[in-house]
Formats: sequence, structure tokens, C-alpha cells
Amino acid sequence: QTQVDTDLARRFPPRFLWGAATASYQIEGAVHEDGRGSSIWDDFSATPGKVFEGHTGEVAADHYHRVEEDTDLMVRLGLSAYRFSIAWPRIVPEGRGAINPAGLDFYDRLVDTLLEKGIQPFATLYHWDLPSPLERAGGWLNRETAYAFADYTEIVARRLGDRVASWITLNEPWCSAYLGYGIGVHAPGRTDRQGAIDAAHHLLLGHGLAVPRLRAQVPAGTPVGITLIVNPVYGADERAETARDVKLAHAFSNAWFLDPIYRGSYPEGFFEAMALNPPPIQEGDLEIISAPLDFLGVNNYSRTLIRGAQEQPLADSCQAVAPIPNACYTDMGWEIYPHGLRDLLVNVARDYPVGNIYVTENGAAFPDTWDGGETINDPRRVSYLRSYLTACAEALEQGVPLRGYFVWSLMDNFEWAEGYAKRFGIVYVDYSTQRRIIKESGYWYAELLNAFNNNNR
Ligand code: PNW
Repeated sequence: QTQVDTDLARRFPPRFLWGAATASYQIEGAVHEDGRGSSIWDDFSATPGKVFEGHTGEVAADHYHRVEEDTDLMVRLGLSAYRFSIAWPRIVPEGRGAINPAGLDFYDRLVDTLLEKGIQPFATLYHWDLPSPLERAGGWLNRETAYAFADYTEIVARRLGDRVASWITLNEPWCSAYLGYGIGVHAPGRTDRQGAIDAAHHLLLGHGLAVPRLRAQVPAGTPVGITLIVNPVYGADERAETARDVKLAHAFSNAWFLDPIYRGSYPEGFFEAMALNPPPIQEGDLEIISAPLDFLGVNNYSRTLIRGAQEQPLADSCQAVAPIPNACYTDMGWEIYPHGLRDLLVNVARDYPVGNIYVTENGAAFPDTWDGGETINDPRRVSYLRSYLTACAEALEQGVPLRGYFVWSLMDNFEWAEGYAKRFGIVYVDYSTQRRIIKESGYWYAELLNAFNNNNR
């Protein structure tokens, strides 16, 4: 085992960045402190029936009060980078207008602490916690939200721009648009498929408007990118119906966002195939959306396998998924398919002018239990990470400009609609005491990073 992982470490180039990722609402808690405003996730999780057993982010992993302890953990793990997100309602509690200095102070201190400990801060500006007042005005269905996001971005960048290593505008706009506005399993819980198309456009517009506002505030050369969920799609057979549905599922899962960002147009025939209308695109929007970026952040957990239907093409990649013989699944019910990460990295780097790529999230939920001992045995997470990192090494060997990898997640946290029932951490959180316990996978990751550092010092 150790031998194999020394060999794995050798397959990554000298300047490769090793990190872990989190998001504000999932770990911070302290939702009423220091002038933070309310977000759509506070509202959604307070709505009965929306989140598993009524869990909320009110306390979460209490990271807001544990920056020293949590950054010490990162040092123990040997991380060279940490990806976190900034809570918009802490910075601009009403979404627009008055700035809350205490919110900026929190992230200022986090960034300084990371730098003191030798860890590069990767900041995501929007990981789903939209200020509630903006949602009451229509949320991402309202074009004005895109302008509010760009204003908020400038406020953050003015304060932190001199120290954040790399910036990510949005995390997974597909989830915000489709899960939040299309099928309502995420905040704000709206169910209107046309709404998802419109929300996606305004998210993309917000991203495009934010990019020059960011660049104007940060030192020249500071990398700016976006993080997308990229879900590789495969056909279960050779039938024409399957090929047609694979194409549509790829457009729905990936090209819906990749095409406007990197080609300045939505995928051809996409809205018609979805039996929906194009969003309200104004002149110049696609030029704004396709502003050049320095890197693409890829989040990947699984794949989609399609078996085409005879009549209707699928209008939703969650349907018409083929049963998979001998497949293994995580606690989320997501198939473990490491080749999918290799394939998507190779394909995205071939099909789009992405420049550099980071895997900004990859990881697995398993039902970990703590018996009061020194660590938690999570062998399935170790083998998941090993297999997906092997896929990254293969992509690198095929010439993919992959510059770093962030495991999801640094620690167990509020897994959105699943509440605290799903654990993604390489560090266990005992929510009754907020004690952190490094899992076996955390020790494994630390050893891998140590082997990497020994090879490259
Ligand atoms: C991502 N899907 O969400 C998010 O960026 C994280 O905040 C989250 O905790 C993590 O992955 C694990 O869920 C996703 O339906 C949500 O394919 C849904 C999907 C993928 C990722």
C-alpha cells in the first residue's frame, strides 16, 4: 500500500497544489453573529420537509469560532492550498447596499491565518448562500441579482485582493439553477424548469460581470476562474436513441455552462431539445459571459450512464439512467467511476480553451462511525481517493494542464438537503462536542502529500 502511494505521488509534477475544500454555509455556523444577514439556505432549511430531519446550518461545524484549530488541522494534513467560500450575507447583509465590516474582518483574518501557516487561500465568491432579500426580489430569476453579485465581488476583492491566491466566482451554477430553481431540492426550492434556464443565464451573467470587477482590484496575474460540476456521460449501448440522449445529457450536464463561458454561445438546439425557451438574453450578454479566464475548476464525483428511450428524448439527465452491473456506490448513491474523471479532464482540455484546470472538489460520503478511538477507519474513502487520484495522474500523463486537486471535504459538514447524515470529510466532526478527529483517509492523504514533498524538495 505504502509502495503504491509513493509511486502515485511521483506521478504529479513538482508544482502541483494539494488542497481540501469547504463552503461557508456548510461549515461556519454562527448564522446570527456579527451582523450576518439571512440567506436562502437559512430559509430553506427552516422550511419543514426540505432538509433531512430538519437539520440547518445554524451551528454546522462551528468553523466561525474555530479558525485557529481548523487551520492547524490543515497544517497537520500538509495542505498547500485551502478552498473556502465567502458568505455574501456576511459581507452585504441585504444583498445590496450597506457593507458589514465584521464580515470582511472574519475572512481577512482567515486569509492571514492561512498565509501565516503557509497555505494558499483559494476563495469562492458564491457557494449558494444568496442573501434572502435578493431572493424575495426574484433571486437568480431577476437579472438585477447578477449586478448585485458583481458589486459584492468588488467589495470582497478590494479587501482581500492583495492576499487571495486564486479566485473562483461561482460554485456549480448548474446546481444553483437546476436543483434550486428547476426541481426545488436545493434552496430556494422553486420548481419551474424554464426558471432553471433563466436562472442559469443570470448566474452566468453575474460571473461574467464579476470577472473584470475582480481583475481591477487584484494584482496583475492573480488567477480568476469558475468552478463547474462536470459530469461525464456515457451510453449503455450502441443504439441511435442512446447516442441522441447521451448528446442531450451532455449538453444539459456540461455544455449548458461550458459553451457560453468558452465559446460565447449556448449549445445548439439545447433549449428546443429540452422543450423550453431560451433565457432572456440581452445584446452583449454572451460577450460578457465569455470573458477570458485563467483556469477552470472541475468538481466531479460520479458519471451518468444513459440508455436511450425509444420515443421522447430525455429532457433531464436524472431520468433514463441505465442500471449498472457490478457498480459500487457511495453513501450518496453515486456510482464510483474514476475513469470518468480521467475522461472528462482529457475531453474538456481538448474541447475548450480552458488554460489551467484544478479539480476543485472530489470525494465521497460514507457512513463513518466513531467508536471513541484515535481515528475512524474509512477504507472505502481511501480507495475512492486513490482511484480518482490515479485518474488525475493518467490525465496529466495525457497532457492535461491539471495544476491541483482539492478533496471534498476537509471535514464533515452540512450536506445540503441531506443535512448532517452524509459525511464527506477526511476529518470527522463529532457534532455533540465539535471535536475533530482525523480519519484514516486524512492520514493517508497526509502521507501522500508528504511523499510528494519528499520527491520535490
Ligand atoms: C457539490 N449532483 O454539490 C457541492 O459543491 C458541495 O457543496 C457538496 O457538498 C458536494 O458537491 C457533495 O454533494 C453537488 O446532483 C450537488 O450531481 C449535487 C450534485 C453534484 C454535486
